[in-house]
Amino acid sequence: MTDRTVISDGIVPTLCRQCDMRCGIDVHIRGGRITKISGRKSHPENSGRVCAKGPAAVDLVYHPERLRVPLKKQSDGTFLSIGYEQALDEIAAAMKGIRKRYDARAMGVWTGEAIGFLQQEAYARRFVHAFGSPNYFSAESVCYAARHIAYQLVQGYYNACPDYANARTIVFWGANLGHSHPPYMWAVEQALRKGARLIVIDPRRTAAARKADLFLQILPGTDAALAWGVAHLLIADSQYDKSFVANYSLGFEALAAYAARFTPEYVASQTGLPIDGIRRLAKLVAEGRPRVAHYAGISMEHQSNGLNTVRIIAALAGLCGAVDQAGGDIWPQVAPLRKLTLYDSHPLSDQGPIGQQRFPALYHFRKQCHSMELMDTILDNNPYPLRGMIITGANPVLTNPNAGKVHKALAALDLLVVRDLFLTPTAKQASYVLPAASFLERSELHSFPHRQQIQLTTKILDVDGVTDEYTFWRDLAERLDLKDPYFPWSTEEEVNGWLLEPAGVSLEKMKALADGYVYAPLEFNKYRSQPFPTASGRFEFTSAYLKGLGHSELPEYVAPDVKPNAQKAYPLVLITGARYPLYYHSRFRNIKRLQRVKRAVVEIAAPDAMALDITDGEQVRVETRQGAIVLAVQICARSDIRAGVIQIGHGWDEANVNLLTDDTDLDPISGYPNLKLVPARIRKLESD
Ligand SMILES: Nc1nc2c(c(=O)[nH]1)N[C@H]1C(S)=C(S)[C@@H](COP(=O)(O)OP(=O)(O)OC[C@H]3O[C@@H](n4cnc5c(=O)[nH]c(N)nc54)[C@H](O)[C@@H]3O)O[C@H]1N2
Ligand SMILES: Nc1nc2c(c(=O)[nH]1)N[C@H]1C(S)=C(S)[C@@H](COP(=O)(O)OP(=O)(O)OC[C@H]3O[C@@H](n4cnc5c(=O)[nH]c(N)nc54)[C@H](O)[C@@H]3O)O[C@H]1N2
Ligand code: SF4
Ligand SMILES: [Mo]
Repeated sequence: MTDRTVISDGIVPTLCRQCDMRCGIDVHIRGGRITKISGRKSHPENSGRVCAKGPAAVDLVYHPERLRVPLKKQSDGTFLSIGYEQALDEIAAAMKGIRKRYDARAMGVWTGEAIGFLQQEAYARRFVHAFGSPNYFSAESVCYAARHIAYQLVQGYYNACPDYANARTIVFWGANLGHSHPPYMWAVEQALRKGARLIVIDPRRTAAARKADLFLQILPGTDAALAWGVAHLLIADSQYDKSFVANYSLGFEALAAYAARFTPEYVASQTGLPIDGIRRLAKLVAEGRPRVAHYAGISMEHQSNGLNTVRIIAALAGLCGAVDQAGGDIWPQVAPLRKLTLYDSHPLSDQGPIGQQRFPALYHFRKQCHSMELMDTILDNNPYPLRGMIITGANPVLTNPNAGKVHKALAALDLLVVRDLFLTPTAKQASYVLPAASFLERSELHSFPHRQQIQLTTKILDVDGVTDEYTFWRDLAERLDLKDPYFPWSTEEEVNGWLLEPAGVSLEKMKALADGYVYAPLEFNKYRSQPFPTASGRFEFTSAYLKGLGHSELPEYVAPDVKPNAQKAYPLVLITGARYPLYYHSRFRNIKRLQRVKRAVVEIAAPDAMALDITDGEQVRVETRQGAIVLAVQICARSDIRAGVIQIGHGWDEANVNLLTDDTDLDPISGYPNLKLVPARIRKLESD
């Protein structure tokens, strides 16, 4: 192995990009090898702390199973090692063939959570548009965009990180931030030490719930009823910001009229929560005003009424006057960086981006095609053939719903290229697998909107046989005669210089700023002197945009039809994908020091287990209308999970919960799958 570090001995500061928190880290190098990774004390995101995944990056980059040579699938299904140049020549030739036989839109590109959102995603978007196809997909068909669109509709922007450290009341709606966003939880803990109150709304008693002043063990899928109930009490008790509502909002009368039906009694009947718990939540929210921080977690998006659930949560911040406010929601200025995407010059929106017709909001606000439409498009050649895909940094065979269909669709493609560090279940389906660079093997710009800061990461390592994202897209573009017009930069470093031009800070200066550069100081209460960036310029409780698409203008509550015992054949409610602290979706199960959880389990309440006559650790079959998997039972004591609800984590190859999930039960606005509300049953194995 002749991998080379940028210096042979010393410490290099950079960011950890093993999750979107991007903690500041110091990479320790000795004798040309990375020996240790530690938290960087001076970095504002983490002040020296890291989660266990941070230091484990050493094991990731030097992992013995890492891909180091391109692989080509043979006719017998086995892989043959080939050279990089040959792989790219053949991929380019296959793409030209697809374009000639069908047209450019028969090619698509898909990026996953692993490569990040700013620069690496933009290369992929730029490439596919330069090729002439509008078909760019990402994890945003199941994550983040529904929240983004909901907030965008209400207030014109979305910022995932409220000002936790200065909040007085913090509400987690279906989120477990200590596992999923450690630095955010550290900021929450700072606020708790100053006397803030934490409310956790979750069907499971999570690590966050154990720290909470109030834990509301809600029935899955009913959060909108609870949020409406809070709105009702704030309005009925005159505990809302009347000046904000009168001067800066739109649709309050309609909101107040609709909220009236959400009495604590009605909300209790929907959510399964005690009336005094509902009242206490509203009281804590009212007392915290305006320093109230709401966090709508992924579970809000993974419900059939998810986008509207987030809208009513966003509306609560307006009622509390917690918008653009210290201790509340932050309205950041956008980072002054150049754009790599080609939507201005090559919108291609008339080329039938997949999913645009059925779910226009995702394309309108996020310029994303919808992966919930992709598999059927491939399998049915409808509305047009999609015959080739390049996937980078994603593992949809384990992470997209209805894995059986994903497997079939990917197998039906004429060309599937997968770039990854490992031979994942998705990579195994590819015609070509290309070894990808990890975050320590590239230099890229990151933006931290909640601090209005940008930072450049340092390339620490060159790994033999591996190419970074930019080099890959540029080399492929060259073979398609697209390099000069679209990928003219010879290195990623040159791209970084170009991106930075409007920022008023040179590449050299950025390199020297190990903890980033604040492009503008944070300001609050800007809405008093400038319009909200919504269609009306006001904070919108009602949406004319959604009304125009045939939806209700209010974020109405729709009672879920999936409830414990509501469906005879499938009496349990399966929620999926609760985050493991040391795994990240399908990643890190191959890193020994992170292997604290050895197998997938189905979490179940003790009384439900007893009724089914199943014992802790027993292997059972969990069945849904989509399929079945066999895995071990984990009985939860002390009401750690709500009765009638079961939970299975995602990302396991041997017990892939996405074999159980559905890609047709979708939120009508966002098109997001219902990953937290799947009707299910459990069978004992011996009953076969
Ligand atoms: N270690 C680690 N960190 C991660 C990830 C990872 O895989 N591992 N993934 C990252 C990604 S991409 C994302 S999107 C985030 C997600 O981060 P979070 O949004 O914090 O998601 P979870 O940690 O899964 O917590 C979701 C909680 O919602 C609960 N829940 C399920 N259904 C409902 C419901 O209907 N209502 C309510 N109120 N609660 C419900 C679940 O029991 C669970 O405890 O995490 C990110 N961070
Ligand atoms: N049932 C169920 N399914 C879910 C969820 C759920 O809650 N329930 N959550 C969903 C959510 S919120 C999300 S965001 C998705 C995430 O879905 P994916 O984006 O598919 O997530 P990962 O499993 O993290 O896949 C990342 C892949 O990239 C590879 N990789 C790591 N680093 C790099 C790199 O630097 N470059 C490249 N090219 N590759 C790299 C990893 O080895 C891994 O194979 O999963 C979704 N799936
Ligand atoms: S929370 Fe952990 S994985 Fe995420 S950036 Fe920080 S150290 Fe890395
Ligand atoms: Mo996600």
